[in-house]
Amino acid sequence: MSQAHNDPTPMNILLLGPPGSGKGTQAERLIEKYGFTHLATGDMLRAEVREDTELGRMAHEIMAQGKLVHDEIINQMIRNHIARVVQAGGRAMLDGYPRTLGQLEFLLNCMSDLGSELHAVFFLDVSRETLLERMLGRMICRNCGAVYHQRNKPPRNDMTCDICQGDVERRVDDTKEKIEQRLITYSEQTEPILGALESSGLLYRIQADRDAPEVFAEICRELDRIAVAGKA
Ligand code: B4P
Repeated sequence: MSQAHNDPTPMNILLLGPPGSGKGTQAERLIEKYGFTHLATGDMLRAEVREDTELGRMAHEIMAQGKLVHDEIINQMIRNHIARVVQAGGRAMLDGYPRTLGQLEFLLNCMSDLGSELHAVFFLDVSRETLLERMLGRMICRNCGAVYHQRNKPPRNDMTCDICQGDVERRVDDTKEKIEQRLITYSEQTEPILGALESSGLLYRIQADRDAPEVFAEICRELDRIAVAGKA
């Protein structure tokens, strides 16, 4: 049984995975099917950079080095977004957050303070070789953040976004050297989250080396099963 797009049952999920594992790609599809509100810290930071805010200037340097923006700043940035969605009875989908054990702890406390909880965590498991291929070919819309790939999913009209006609470009942190650094950062700081969630019963490991529609179908199967089992 599929959840209807306008089903009001609360459901809060996380998309976890190494850089380039396809979190943003799956997020776009899940929003359409389940009506999630997309809370992507990477997109929020890139918007700050575009608007040249104080936070954007600071974040730009850190992101360009393949490192993580400090927990305190990220937690503060996302807290109000989460509260707004949960208090309105919506469905939150966190993408790229949490990325450290400190952020995980903050999130769990935040959810509990709001009288809510997490219903599922989807870990997108992808080999290193595929991650490199995906990030080296990735392109994004400068305006709306839609994600493309030069081989797997090119924009229909040259470097113009299919959705908003904005300019499509490479990300500054998608060079070979920066990707290597981001993968190190991921294994040191983000991977421990998997261990912390192992016994929670919330963690779903998704083999995400496959085509995007196959990955999406598996996440949907699990989400529908969770809804039927009444966990959400
Ligand atoms: P993010 O914006 O979160 O980006 P990401 O992890 O690199 O990519 P994602 O997994 O979403 O992959 P995508 O769908 O694009 O982070 C950027 C930076 O922001 C971080 O390095 C950090 O500095 C900072 N930051 C963000 N959150 C933070 C936090 N919580 N704390 C501190 N700092 C934070 O897919 C990649 C490519 O593969 C695309 O081209 C796509 O088209 C293609 N693709 C995807 N799925 C595919 C599939 N199944 N088959 C074939 N191609 C596929």
